[in-house]
Amino acid sequence: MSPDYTAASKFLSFLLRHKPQAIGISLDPEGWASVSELISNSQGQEVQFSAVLIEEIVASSDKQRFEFNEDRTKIRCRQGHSLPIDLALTPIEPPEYLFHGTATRFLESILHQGLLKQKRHHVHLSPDLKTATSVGSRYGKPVILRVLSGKMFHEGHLFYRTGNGVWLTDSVPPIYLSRDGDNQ
Ligand code: HQG
Repeated sequence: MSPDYTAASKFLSFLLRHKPQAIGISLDPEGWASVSELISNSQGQEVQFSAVLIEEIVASSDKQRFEFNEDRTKIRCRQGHSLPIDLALTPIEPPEYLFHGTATRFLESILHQGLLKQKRHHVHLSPDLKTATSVGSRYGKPVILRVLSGKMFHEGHLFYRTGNGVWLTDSVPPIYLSRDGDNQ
């Protein structure tokens, strides 16, 4: 039977973002796990990783969620952690607008409180409407918010871009948000 890549990828995300201790591995301060430890400690667990399976998961991840270090001895998630790790990203200037896809039922709260990072390290923003729509569809009927990222940056907010093109920032106050399609 061919391996279930989706289940394996979800288990890998869970370990590398939230709970490495579930199989007794640890992450270094920048979120890297040892590939050989991942393989040995996963034997007998719900997914048994091999070097080939890990390579396949990394290569087939639709959102390029994972990355290897240079010599491919370590792996980490590019973003989305709840653990206190530091991805050591360098702040950069964002484009004038970024987008955030969310569920319609969160809209009122977001327009009132702004975008908050909830359980993750950062608020996640998308560079285009298509990506934002797919992110927003995860929780129900999607709605897209336009973020005045250029203005935020010039007013002192820091932005980061991960290796797979996701933009991160600490929070987005309501004054920088509008529903996409409203007056801009
Ligand atoms: C919402 C996936 C009410 C926010 C995606 C979102 C992404 C509020 C939810 C990545 C709020 C948090 C992250 C407020 C924010 N009131 N709701 N004030 N502020 N929210 O999953 O951005 O597949 O933590 O809109 O592709 O949806 O995991 O964040 O709906 O890049 O690799 O609270 O996760 O990537 O949900 O998604 P999440 P997100 P992966």
